Amino acid sequence: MHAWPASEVPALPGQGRDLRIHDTATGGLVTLQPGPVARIYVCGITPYDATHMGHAATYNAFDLVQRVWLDTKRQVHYVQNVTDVDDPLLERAQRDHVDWVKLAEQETALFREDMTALRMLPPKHYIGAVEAIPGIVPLVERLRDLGAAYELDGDVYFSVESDPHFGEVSHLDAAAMRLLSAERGGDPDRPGKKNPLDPVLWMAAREGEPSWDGGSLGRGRPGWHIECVAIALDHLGMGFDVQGGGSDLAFPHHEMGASHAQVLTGEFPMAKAYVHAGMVALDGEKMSKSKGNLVFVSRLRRDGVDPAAIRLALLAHHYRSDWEWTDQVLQDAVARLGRWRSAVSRPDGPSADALVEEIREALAEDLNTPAALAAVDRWVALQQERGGTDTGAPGLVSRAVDALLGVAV
Ligand code: 5CA
Ligand code: ZN
Repeated sequence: MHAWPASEVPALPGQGRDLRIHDTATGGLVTLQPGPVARIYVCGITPYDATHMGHAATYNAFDLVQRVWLDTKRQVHYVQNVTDVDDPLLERAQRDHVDWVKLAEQETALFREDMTALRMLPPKHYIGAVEAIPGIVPLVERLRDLGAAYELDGDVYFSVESDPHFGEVSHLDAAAMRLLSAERGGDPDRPGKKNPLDPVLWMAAREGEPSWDGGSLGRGRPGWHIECVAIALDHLGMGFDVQGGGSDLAFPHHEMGASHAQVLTGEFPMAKAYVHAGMVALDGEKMSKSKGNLVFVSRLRRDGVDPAAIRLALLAHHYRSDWEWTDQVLQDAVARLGRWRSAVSRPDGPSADALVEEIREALAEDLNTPAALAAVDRWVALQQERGGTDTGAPGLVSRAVDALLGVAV
């Protein structure tokens, strides 16, 4: 699948910093020291509706991870999937009497436009679950051959007990896992499973649903977690630097994915850090396609909102906090963008060398974007109040804000 065009990332003077970031598995900050090529997998959308501010906030966080790495002169090997076949997509297509393939294509196209407008760096490999199926089948067969998977009425399940490290991503107790499994695509109450938490790896073909040749598994379609694992292992291998997504993916999705990969390869861990973004809410509830309480990026763009202001609205919140989208959040961002633009449009200004270091420092410490914005605000205020004589400063600020925060001023 093709991704979207990359916006240019200006090179900055001086030295970038290594990223310290919160890892859900260890519950604390870890300093990542990738090799010359940093490897990151970020879970992509299930394309049955347009990109909302919650999605945008999550992708913004992982875009920043890459920008910090690029600033250290590393290359970034970024992989993202599209869950282009899954229950919620098929259900929506049926509800709206549309073809599920068309729905997925349409919403994925809109996602690409939104990502481009927001200056999110594209993945190097953008892979649909459907195109990954030929690679998924042998993995499920291997899990079965290893005794880590079993059959139930034609469906194939993963046995969570086959991974001694199961539970080490999200650290939840059994009751919480069971609850979340039921809420997030699992079927803990299905009779006959070895462990209620066991997730499906391969679903036998069902009447009226799409299915693919599964070799010795029979016709069917893959389970959710194994899709991401197949794509990650194929394009990144084990021990990659960051597995990313919103906090609602920590369990079961990332927990199960890690277990699948660890059992398949006999290596541990799948990722050096499991990084999770907080949830964006609207009117007091998590923004979600299933609830329908959504503010769409594409809608704001159609209404004439500058994508740079949308990005600033996201950056005003720490990626790990849960926060609420309001009109005020957007108005503040529009006002801030105006101040920044006017400050960098002057021919000179106060020196910005220290500012670049402050932005670097803030981002390197668990992507502290509110601190980074505050640092730019201080330079902007100084520019407005006293100005300065450094003719390189406005250009440097503009390049730094672009390179490190993805905001075009
Ligand atoms: N296709 C799967 C991942 S393989 C999926 O979760 N798709 S999604 O479309 O539901 O979500 C895409 C990403 O946006 C996920 O990382 C998810 O955690 C994140 N996300 C969804 N809702 C919100 C929200 N309200 N706030 C922040 N992030 C969110
Ligand atoms: Zn995923």
